[in-house]
Amino acid sequence: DGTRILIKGGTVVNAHRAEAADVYIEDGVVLAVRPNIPVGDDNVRVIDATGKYVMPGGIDPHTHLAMEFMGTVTIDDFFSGHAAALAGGTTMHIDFVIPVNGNLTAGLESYKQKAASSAMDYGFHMAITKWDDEVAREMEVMVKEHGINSFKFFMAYKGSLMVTDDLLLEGLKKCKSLGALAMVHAENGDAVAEGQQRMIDLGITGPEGHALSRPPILEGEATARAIRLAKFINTPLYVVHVMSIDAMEEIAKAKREGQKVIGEPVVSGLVLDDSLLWDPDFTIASKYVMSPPIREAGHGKALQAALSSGILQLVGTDHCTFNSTQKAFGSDDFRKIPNGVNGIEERMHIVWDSMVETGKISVTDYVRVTSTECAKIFNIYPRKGAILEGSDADIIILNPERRFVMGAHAHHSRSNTNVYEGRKGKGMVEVTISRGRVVWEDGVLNITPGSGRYVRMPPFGHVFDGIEKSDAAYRSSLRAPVQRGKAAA
Ligand code: DUC
Ligand code: ZN
Ligand code: ZN
Ligand code: ZN
Repeated sequence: DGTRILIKGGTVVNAHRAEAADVYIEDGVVLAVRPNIPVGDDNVRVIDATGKYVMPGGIDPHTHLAMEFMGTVTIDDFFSGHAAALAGGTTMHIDFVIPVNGNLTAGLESYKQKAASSAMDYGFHMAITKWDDEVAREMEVMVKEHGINSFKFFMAYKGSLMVTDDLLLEGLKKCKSLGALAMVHAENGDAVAEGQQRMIDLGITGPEGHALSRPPILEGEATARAIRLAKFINTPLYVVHVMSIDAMEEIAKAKREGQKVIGEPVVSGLVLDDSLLWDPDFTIASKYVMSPPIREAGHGKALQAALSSGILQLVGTDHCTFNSTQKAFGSDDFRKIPNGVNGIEERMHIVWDSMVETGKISVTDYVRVTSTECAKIFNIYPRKGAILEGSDADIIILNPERRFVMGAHAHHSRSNTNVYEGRKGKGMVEVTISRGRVVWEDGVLNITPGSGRYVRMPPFGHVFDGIEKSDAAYRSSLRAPVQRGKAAA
């Protein structure tokens, strides 16, 4: 739209390097990144970033906006969710299309409608909830025509979204042939149903029953199973919302053995613990109900360490918000509390404050885990996830000295609650630029419904590097079959 911006005097951070440089933007694209770019003429808006970090906008790999779920609909749609994201320094997200009665095309149509109000760029993953030839054919159409390169399989939510092992195997094979990444929600759904009944039989009906009914071993089991099935098919696997040490250790082991497994922790799992589910106030306790559950103290620190060491690769949110009225659907039975927490607005600040400010990761690693890694995995780098010549101008300016207090009073989500209520920290996103437009500045949002763009994600990204070779190695490693011809006469 002709807007020209020059960001001067900041530290420009990419995942591979931090440097003192200016950034020149025109028509939504980064045109130059180097020190001392001259101002030129009066039509260039100059933003002073002295003492601040200039970084790629966050990319949240895991959200649920306007999702029909557990008898209701998440309260943040593609407008309020985007408002929240942009105010928190996230300029793109990837949402999960849920098929309509198992139909992928109908699911995509409905999500396109939902996304008509978008105010920032977005992409789609797609869930697979049933299996037949039609689904297999539609998966191909999604990849080849609609720019979807990832499919999610829910190993939990028995009776609705859950897939069985035979479906998961079919799905893994199909993903591999299409160059699409298979993703799993890893919890053993049959065992969760058993665990829930156990709690009800014990008379435990409150939110704490949610945590008790689906312990870490059920996440560890499903994670291990998915990893082994992906190994058997020899295709990459992405494990969403890794919430426990149990699951993380399975990923660590597979990675040590050279398997292509990507682990995604979410903000709630990194910094919260399950004591909150025991709060005597139902409104408070119920807002922490998500699946897999927020774990006992200790898991979060271990997940943070795994993120620092590279066992886990990128941070999502699973932003899936319900207000207190919706959460109250489960006031007499935790099984009816809609599962989900907020995070799309808080992610960038919490990861900065809890990991960079404390010295657990560097500023370049911060950019990697909040943005670049996601762009690389889903094959949209360096258009997204970088500040390089030619990249989309999705940029944030973060002031490391400014302090924040989080909570429903200040957030942009439509929910009346916030799981980070009262949380304080340091490091604030002061400016967000979305494709060359300043959309967040001085605490004010300036966004337009319908201005977001759908980002198509091509198949066969980096995660597929080496798969063909290892397939060939596997075939040649097989002991020669026996030739059982007719016995010689
Ligand atoms: N977990 C949640 O908490 N909400 C959405 C879906 C999921 O798997
Ligand atoms: Zn999930
Ligand atoms: Zn999710
Ligand atoms: Zn490659």
